[in-house]
Amino acid sequence: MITLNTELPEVFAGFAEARQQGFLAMKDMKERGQGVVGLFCTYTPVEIFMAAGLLSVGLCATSDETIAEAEKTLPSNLCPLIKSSYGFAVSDKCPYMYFSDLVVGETTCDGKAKMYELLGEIKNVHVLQLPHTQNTPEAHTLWRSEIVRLKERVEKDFAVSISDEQLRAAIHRRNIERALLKELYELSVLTPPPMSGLDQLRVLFGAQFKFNHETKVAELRAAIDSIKAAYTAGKRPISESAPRILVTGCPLGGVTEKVVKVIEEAGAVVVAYENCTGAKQFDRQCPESGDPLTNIADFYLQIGCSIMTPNPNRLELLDRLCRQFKVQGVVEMTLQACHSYAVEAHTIKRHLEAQKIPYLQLETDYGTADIGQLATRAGAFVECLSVP
Ligand code: BJ8
Repeated sequence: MITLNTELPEVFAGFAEARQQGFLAMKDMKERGQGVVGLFCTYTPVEIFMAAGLLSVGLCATSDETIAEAEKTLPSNLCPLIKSSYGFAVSDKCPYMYFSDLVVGETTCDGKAKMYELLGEIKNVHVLQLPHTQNTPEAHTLWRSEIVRLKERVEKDFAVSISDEQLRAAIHRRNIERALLKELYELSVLTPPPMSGLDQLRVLFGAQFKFNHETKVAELRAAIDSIKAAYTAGKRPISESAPRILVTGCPLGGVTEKVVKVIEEAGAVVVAYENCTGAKQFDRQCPESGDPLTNIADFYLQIGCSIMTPNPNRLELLDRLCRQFKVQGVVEMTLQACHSYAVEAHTIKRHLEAQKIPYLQLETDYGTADIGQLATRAGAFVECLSVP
């Protein structure tokens, strides 16, 4: 039974440690015959796996531990997320990769798409052919056929059959999770927000490693209620004068928490994440009535990632979040050699500056050598926002 806990550090710690704790939970479930699918991207429709009774887990690595190993095969001037994820696979150091019976990749950026070819030599890999535009009939047709192809691959590899009814039930369950994560991050519309951006990030990131739907829902509900109760009781962990920052760009987690830390150590607070760790994943609900495969295809295709061209949905979400969270400045985190986000950074900067919203781009990798430089740049940015 989950009880209300207004000691917020304990509430957040349960999510901060979720990735580590999930290793053992998954090992237990595997030993009992549970099928597991690993994935890399927000475009991957997890409802297919849920409907088939499978567990799914994110495989994007978040540390530089295996980059040297990866660079024996991959070029060094490649995005660290790709190198690190591949490095964990070839060195067999990621338990989630090890437990994955099927790994689902997708043709988002070129680096990932080509890495999956190499990954396919050591793992059972299926690659979704994602169109790079969203609003043509051809793109919808292609993407729906790719969702069908994935369903058929899952049915074949795991010897199951997936009904429309199971898909609708899976959409419903995933929508509940999305709604709860959105409710949680929307608590930070309050002034001052009831949690730091680092704590918010740890819940958003950690929730993906809670594998039991009912337990995850109960824990998220308890976390939301605990944060609200603490606020009502007068707890104010964040200063009212802290400048309110939205973070956009590449996905965050693990070592890249350093970006949030330098922003918050400079005296600001991160109130919202527009990226795949946050609102890009949880902002919308997948329609539950009608043909489930079409609903899933149409829902996922509208994700506003920089690999889409044009990419209007990112600007729409960004604008809405800036208004809703009363954002005073936007920080974009781009990973080194991520060309789509690096090029789109110019569009984002121009778009925000037209609305007089200050913008800072921080490029980083999975190392820690640049923390001083990041802190200097974040500090100068926050100082400008603090000037009345
Ligand atoms: S939907 S953001 S999870 S692709 S791996 S694009 S950082 S060069 S992660 Fe992503 Fe899906 Fe888009 Fe979201 Fe750049 Fe690196 Fe590529 Fe990356």
